[in-house]
Amino acid sequence: MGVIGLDKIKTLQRNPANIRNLCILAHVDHGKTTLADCLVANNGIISSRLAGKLRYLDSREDEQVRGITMKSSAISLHYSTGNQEYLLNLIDSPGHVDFSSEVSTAVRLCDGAIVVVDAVEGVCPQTQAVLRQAWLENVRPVLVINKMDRLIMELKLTALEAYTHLQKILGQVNAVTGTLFTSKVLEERAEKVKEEVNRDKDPSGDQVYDWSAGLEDADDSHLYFSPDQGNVVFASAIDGWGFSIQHFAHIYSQRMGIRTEVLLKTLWGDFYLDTKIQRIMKGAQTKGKKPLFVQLVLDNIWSLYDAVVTRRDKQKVEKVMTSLGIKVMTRDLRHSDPKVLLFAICNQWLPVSKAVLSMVCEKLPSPLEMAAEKVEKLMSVRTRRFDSLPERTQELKTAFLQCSSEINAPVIIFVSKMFAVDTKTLPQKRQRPLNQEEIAQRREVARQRHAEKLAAESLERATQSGSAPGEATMTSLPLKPEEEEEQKEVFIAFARIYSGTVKKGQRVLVLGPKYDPAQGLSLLPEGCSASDCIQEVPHLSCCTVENLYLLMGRELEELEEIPAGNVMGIGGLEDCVLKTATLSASPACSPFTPLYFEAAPIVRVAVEPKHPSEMPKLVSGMRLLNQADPCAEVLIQETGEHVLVTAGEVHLQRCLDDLRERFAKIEISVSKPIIPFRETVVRPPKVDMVNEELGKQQKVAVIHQVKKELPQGRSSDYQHVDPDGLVTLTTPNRLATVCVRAIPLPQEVTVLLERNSELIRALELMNSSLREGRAMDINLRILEAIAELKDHLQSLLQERKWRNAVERIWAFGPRRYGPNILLNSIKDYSRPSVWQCLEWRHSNDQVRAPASPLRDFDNSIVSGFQLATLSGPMCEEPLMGVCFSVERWDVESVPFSQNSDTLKEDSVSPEALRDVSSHGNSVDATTERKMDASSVDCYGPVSGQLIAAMKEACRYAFQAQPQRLMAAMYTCEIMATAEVLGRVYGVLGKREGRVLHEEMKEGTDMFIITAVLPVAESFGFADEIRKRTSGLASPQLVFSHWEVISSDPYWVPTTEEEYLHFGEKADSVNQALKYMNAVRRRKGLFVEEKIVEHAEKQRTLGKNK
Ligand SMILES: Nc1nc2c(ncn2[C@@H]2O[C@H](COP(=O)(O)OP(=O)(O)OP(=O)(O)O)[C@@H](O)[C@H]2O)c(=O)[nH]1
Ligand SMILES: [Mg+2]
Repeated sequence: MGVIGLDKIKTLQRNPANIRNLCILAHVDHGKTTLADCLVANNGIISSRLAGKLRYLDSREDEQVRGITMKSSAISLHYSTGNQEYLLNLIDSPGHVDFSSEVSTAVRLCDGAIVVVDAVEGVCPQTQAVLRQAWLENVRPVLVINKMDRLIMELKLTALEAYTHLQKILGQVNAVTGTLFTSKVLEERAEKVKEEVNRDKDPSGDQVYDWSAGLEDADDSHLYFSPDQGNVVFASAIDGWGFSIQHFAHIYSQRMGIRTEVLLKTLWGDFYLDTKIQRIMKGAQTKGKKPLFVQLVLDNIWSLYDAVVTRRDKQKVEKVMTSLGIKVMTRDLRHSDPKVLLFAICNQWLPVSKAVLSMVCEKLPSPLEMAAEKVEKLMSVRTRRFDSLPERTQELKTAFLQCSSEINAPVIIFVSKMFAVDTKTLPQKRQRPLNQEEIAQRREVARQRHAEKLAAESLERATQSGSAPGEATMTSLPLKPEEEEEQKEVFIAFARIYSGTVKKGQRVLVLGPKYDPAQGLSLLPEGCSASDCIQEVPHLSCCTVENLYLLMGRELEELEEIPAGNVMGIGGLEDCVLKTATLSASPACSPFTPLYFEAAPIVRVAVEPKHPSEMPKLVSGMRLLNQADPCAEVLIQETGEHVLVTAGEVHLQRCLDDLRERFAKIEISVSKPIIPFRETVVRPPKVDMVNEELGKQQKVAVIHQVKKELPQGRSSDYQHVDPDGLVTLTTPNRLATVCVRAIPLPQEVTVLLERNSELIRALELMNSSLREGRAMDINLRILEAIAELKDHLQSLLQERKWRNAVERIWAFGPRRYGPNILLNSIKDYSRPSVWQCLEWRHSNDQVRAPASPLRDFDNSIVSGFQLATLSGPMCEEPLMGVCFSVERWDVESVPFSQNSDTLKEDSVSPEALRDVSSHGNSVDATTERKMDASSVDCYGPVSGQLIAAMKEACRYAFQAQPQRLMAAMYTCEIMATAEVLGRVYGVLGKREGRVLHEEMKEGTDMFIITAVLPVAESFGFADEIRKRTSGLASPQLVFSHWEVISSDPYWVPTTEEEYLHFGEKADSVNQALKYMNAVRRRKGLFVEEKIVEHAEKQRTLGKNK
């Protein structure tokens, strides 16, 4: 527990003005955990000698072994300065991109953040990501430029060079902040303009667009990092020193007699000291003078390093120590490693913990200063605006802002993740020192036992002649079986309380993410509490807070109650909270917005137990793993496989280790990573692989192939493929015919659809509720976004063949929101468009299109399309970027019993279901069918057949076009020195990677390479790069986009030259074919390949044979 007791912390918890909830954020390996160590050591929890070496907050074994943080963990620290005492709830977060979800869980609970940047590497991809995350959650950051020692010892920069370098780094960090700020202002501005336009819809009024966009008046100076603002600390966590310019300003103002305020403004910047007139002047750079920062600050540090580490000049060291008034222990002075002495001196001279902690207390907001904007953001889920929430919900905003822990303040808690701990580490199970009374009690018991034992022995001696020892002996020695307590995991919620005081044993409501406070308030009686029956309200449940904990890194301390404004652990929620939850005592509270995750999980593997009998253990283990990790997903595929989806290779490894050692405790076997692909069609290529002009013949060949693949036994009059790719298919009972063509969507459209999938899903939801006539609360903002999407689509689909296409969109797929389009190109068939919700405001009746007989089967066509897009013909992977245009569709009249199941929307009489198109041959089909009415029965309902026919038609139409596979791509940024650059390129090339650009990092000899790489080739990539470059380059892979693989998997050489180039089957070089076959093999589909082509004995043919 360190030097401060639990009681002290309890009192501090009651004073929110002096609480700071903060997290440490940075790119991987920039020194977060090392810095946290220094802060922890300041509290006496670990020895200051071990600070930076222990990495106390990396409590897992694999974290220590690998040297990276994997889980965010919290610790409460005490800091006192002047007459103020502060409680700091500090959360250390991981920097590796695979664990960025842990960062999200940490940032959500905080008001402030320490952003750490490596002084050599500067701003890296994850630095940008965490700054963005902090921005999105309205968390105020302060900056620590760490590893300053590397500038001296590794880069061997002079103090002046280091100053220029630091300026550049500050510039980079501020550039990121600037971009975030500008985009926010522009967004707000756009919204305002829209509102104004909506308000005064005066057509005659001339609109003058104001191009200033509000950027000029927006004050953003407080957002930027600048040493003179006091929000930057320069540090070397490993050597234990750090300072802000305030520290030096105070020292020099006393020494030089210059006012502190003046020094504060001039210590950082283009100022110098004119020694003659003893004044600070501007323009150090132009006059070739040393800036103040170099002269007064950096030079001192540089000369200390020079004396202690480089020259080991004992006399000079002693001189410095006496001038600074520092005393070190003799053993440090004599230590063979000069770094030990350096640490001892620096830690006293410029203690990093003091610099960082005082900056934190001064610059970061307390829970009382929470911005109203942040509260509104937290409380309004995406589809709703804060002002559309019920009044009682809006009133809770004041509770957030007041952060009151009074009895009548409503309890509001957010759980950002669940984490598993071993039961043994719980404070209840821990052995604690006994107090006097207990010791006396135990002594008494022991004395009694001893007396009984003696009595029994004497009794035994007395009755030695063989009589039974008697019952008494038996009862007096109760052999208690040692309680074999199984090692078990319990879940603790990582949470923060925003209002009220939570007590042990209290009942609270658990609000699910879909809970609607308006609905809850209307269903529940006025003034009901969490202990009442709340069963009838959807997405609302109730639970008891069983335990409350103070999070102390590796340890937990039990508490009876926790007041508002604190970060804490809650026990006993594992049955009602999966990963995140909002807990409240009031049903008026709305659930918090979901966490914002930077990286989506993409690496999937199938797992199974080594021994099949252990399946139940695996299932329960996977369930626990799912709960314990904010980002891992666990699912069971249709094939029955148990699949684990993780964010990357390192994350996967950690999840598997957890599964093996903690949650399932069984041997498991893991499949190779399942790599996702997408299938698409492209425009027919003009030239083939060997740059030969392509004629018509290839297309014909493709169609030929389609025909060949048709299942046996189906006569070709059921289906027909035109040379230009139009597929006509008739259902087996000949009642319905569809004509479909597949067209590749322009790439920008696919990207747009992919990016807006959530919006399309909302669109579908609205449409379905409109169709069913359900009343729903439509958010105007979403409607606007949909209208914008529509306009955007329209602007992208300008070509002649896409004329009017946007209006004719029938559905999106797969799953109704995927990046494929079903287009209605049927001449006489009109149906409500997918954009019907946009017109909903104007007229309620318009949405109903004139009843048409085809409308009854509308759903079947959509379902067929959904099925076709869910798994394509190449390797049963989902389609992407394909438009299926239905050009003709006939349904003929059927007996009532056949289609009664399809009459869902309008009750149309069976007679109405007749052919609507005037197509000739359908008449023949009808007569034919009538002749053989009994044979119809064997085919089942028309709607079902239509689904199958539509699906097949789409598949054939797809195959009639040039098909391509799409691969998921990672982007990565690799930092490497010039010597290893060649090897990095080598590895990238071998793995089909492509370098996008390469630049030199200013002021260092490092190159930054940005490259893309297929996910399929990425396994072991990071390791290989690290090995080949002896650990100098270490890439981080982030999913970026889908890319079409240019080679055609079905390509076969036809000319003599091509045979020579590619061999007879061209399968040795065909990357797409390789991927496709790998997927087919995994799925147990037929793979066309021959292992032995010509089974002849190899021999040398002589001339005479
Ligand atoms: N030279 C130097 N090395 C440092 C300094 N601070 C940390 N390191 C080293 O940098 C490495 C990474 O430090 P960590 O504290 O684990 O970094 P981290 O940011 O917590 O890393 P993740 O949690 O994995 O993202 C360790 O080997 C530290 O010894 C410093 O000030 N100077
Ligand atoms: Mg760490």
